[in-house]
Amino acid sequence: MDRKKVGIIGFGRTGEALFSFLLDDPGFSDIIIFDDKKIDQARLPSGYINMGVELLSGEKGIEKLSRSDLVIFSPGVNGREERFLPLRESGVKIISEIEFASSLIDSKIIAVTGTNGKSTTVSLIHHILNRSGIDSHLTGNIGVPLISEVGKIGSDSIIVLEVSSFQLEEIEDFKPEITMILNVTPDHLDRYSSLSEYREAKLNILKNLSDDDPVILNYDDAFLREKFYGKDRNNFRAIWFSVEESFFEEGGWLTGNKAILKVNGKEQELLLEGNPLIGSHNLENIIASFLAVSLAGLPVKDLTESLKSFAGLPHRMEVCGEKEGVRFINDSKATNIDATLKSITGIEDDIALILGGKDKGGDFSVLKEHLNKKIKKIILIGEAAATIAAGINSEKTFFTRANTLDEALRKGYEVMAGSRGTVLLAPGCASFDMFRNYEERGDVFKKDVKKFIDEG
Ligand code: UMA
Repeated sequence: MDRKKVGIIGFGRTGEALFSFLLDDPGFSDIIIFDDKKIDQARLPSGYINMGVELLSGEKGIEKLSRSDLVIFSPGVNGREERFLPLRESGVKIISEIEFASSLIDSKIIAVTGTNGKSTTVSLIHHILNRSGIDSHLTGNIGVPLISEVGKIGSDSIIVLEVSSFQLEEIEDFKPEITMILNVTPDHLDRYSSLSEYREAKLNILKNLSDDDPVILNYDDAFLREKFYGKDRNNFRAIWFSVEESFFEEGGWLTGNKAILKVNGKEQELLLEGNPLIGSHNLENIIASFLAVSLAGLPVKDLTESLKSFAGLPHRMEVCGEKEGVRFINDSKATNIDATLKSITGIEDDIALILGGKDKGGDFSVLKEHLNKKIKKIILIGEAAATIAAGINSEKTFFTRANTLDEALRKGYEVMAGSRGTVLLAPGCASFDMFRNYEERGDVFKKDVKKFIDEG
């Protein structure tokens, strides 16, 4: 058998899962691992050098990668950086991990992309499928590399895959059975040179579809609507959803407290009673999830019960405490400005908003119209504080600065005390200036809230 030499770029969760898979596969011989950071040898099997494993870094390392048969990029490594140009020009085959892993999978894939709401949506789909006795695998950007699922999947399994724009950059044949795009709004502008480049990466998910392949699309997202609604040249079967409109031939919408689904010519109503998820953006996620499972062939009658029993995800509109009528909500996952806007829209009370972190190039001026209406005060944290204040460009009295989340939530409480408002952590920025990730930021917030409440 022809044994291939393969390069893995990035040795995080994805790289490590790829490595474990390749090590056990007789089809591959030498494995080159490239990472800009020094790799802890304890993460590798002893005697790895004799197994044909090589660790590389720097420019020389990139040069060596071009002698592989195949190079697989981890999502966090930007393959379009100039330093990788010689590698691209060497003619070596370059793919992403989802391209590689999906080529080894026969089961049905439900792939969900979008700027915001992906994780909640895939988790809800997975929850519904599980409750129906289906062997569902929740994987992808949610934190489980697809490659790590390969040996665990049966022919009746369904893969519920959260896909990021990064993962879609290097695909060739990746083709989900059911595709969903929740929304496309500005994000990751620190990685992409323009919004259109980011959009292009997202829309790569449609690349290999044909006329009958269903794509669930959000009519309330201006970009998706303008690009695809009513267009003859779409290379897929568009299934629209909306929380505002209801005129779709095929799709899902709202009527009062009910979701209406119309799929394959059949219209069905579903009561949304007991919905545990806060905010209208979550209604979008719910309808989209219902459409996905209907398209996967599940009877819809049980969906209301499934929704009721869905616990939601941490760090997404998570109510984490209340003191004297003031609620604290942890939406640490709101790492871009559109997500922050959605959190604000989802809350009916007055808000003291904790905003800031590591800037990703978002336009904060869109918050201005909410100032002195719903948002009573913005408490700025982190590196981006000055940029945000300049971007919103409003009176100084709307802003205050805090050095820690503890200080921020206390300042927020002072503003809201007596008015039964909400102190909302929806930072609109990445967390890496102060925390390891958004999860750590949310955990610290929750711990600080608990401590503050316990003080009485
Ligand atoms: N590295 C380099 N050079 C670089 C960048 C990174 O060598 O220029 C190395 C780092 O030193 C590190 C490794 O690459 O050793 C990290 O790889 P990675 O960033 O691809 O991270 P993984 O641990 O493999 O996690 C990735 C996703 N990360 C990113 O896309 C940044 C995880 O999504 C995903 O859960 C995981 O694969 C499993 O599929 C996280 C994420 O932040 C949650 N995603 C972004 C988002 O949701 O906004 C897209």
